[in-house]
Amino acid sequence: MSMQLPDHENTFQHKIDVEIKVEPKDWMPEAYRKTLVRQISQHAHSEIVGMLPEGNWISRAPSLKRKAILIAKVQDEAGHGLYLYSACETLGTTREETINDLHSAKAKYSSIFNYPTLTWADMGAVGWLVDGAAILNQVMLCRTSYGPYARAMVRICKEESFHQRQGFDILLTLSRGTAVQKEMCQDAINRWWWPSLMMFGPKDSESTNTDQSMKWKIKRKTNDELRQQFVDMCAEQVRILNMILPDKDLKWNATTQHYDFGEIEWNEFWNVVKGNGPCNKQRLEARRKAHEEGEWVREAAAAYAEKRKTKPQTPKGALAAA
Ligand code: BYC
Repeated sequence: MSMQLPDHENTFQHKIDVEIKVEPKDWMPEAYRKTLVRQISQHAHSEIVGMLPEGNWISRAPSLKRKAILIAKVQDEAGHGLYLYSACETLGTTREETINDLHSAKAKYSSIFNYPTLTWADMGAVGWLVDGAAILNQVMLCRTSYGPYARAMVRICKEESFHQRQGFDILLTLSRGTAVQKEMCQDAINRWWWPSLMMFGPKDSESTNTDQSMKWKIKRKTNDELRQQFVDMCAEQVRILNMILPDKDLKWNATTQHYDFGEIEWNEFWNVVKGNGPCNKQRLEARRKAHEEGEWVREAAAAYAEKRKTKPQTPKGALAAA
């Protein structure tokens, strides 16, 4: 049975079908707006919470160069969070609401950031696998139908590819090192492989949002399509490291022209999503604490902005003329 859509919904869907971007002031179905707020805010929270497991290694990076690179990477994640919170605000939400939803555990963030980073090799595995998974997902989102989200993604993807390479470089160095370093490298890959596959979300058959999000072109590829692309990519790259992916069922399938892979522990995934992963409590506590301790910074910034409103500004070009 085909359902008749009201005229403005037809016009909206037509716009999506002919690849015209939806902009903040355009009419949009309430459910489209809500889906975007849910996804973009979850994405923003992931960037900010994602700073925690890596920030944990800044003071322990093995050299000044590695420390500088890691600081730059963690700073980039903060920037990504800001672009995304701003994109979310164009949909009529406030920053305060969005952040409160994270702190009250109402909003989700990526399951991956609830796992601990135990050794320096984890910085490599996070960069290679977690950022690698994030890029595949985000390259697709550069073509998402909502203009502000798509534009934020273009810039994020450029930075993200640097992140992935820095991770791979850490693992490559370890993989060419001593026996202990090689062992650290394999151990980190073993621990991060399966949680990285979970980042793409539940199987398509279990995914509640995919069908509608594909129709609206918010998503351009399904969870399973992206996951398969990721497995195919990593199964090749891991050879350069002389390491293995911890999956006995991983093998090339000449018929499908893809790698087959083993069954994901979906119970573990849902358990982490529901708040019971190894680090969920710790992550939320760290975010709440940072928010409380940053109160004075927000107050000072607001007072400064207020003061600038009343104070006469230096005329434009005054500096150039001087
Ligand atoms: N973790 O219907 P589905 C990064 C939820 S990378 C937690 O398939 P959808 C970074 C989902 O929200 C990570 N929850 O959902 C990298 C839904 O529940 P609700 C962030 C998950 O939205 C390195 C339910 O499960 N990237 O930021 O169509 C360093 C059913 O799922 C997860 C993004 O957020 C998960 N892994 O598809 C620093 C990308 N997966 O909300 C930072 C943008 C699913 O209905 N997001 N759920 O209660 C997306 O592309 C999509 O939201 C997803 C899920 C592919 C993740």
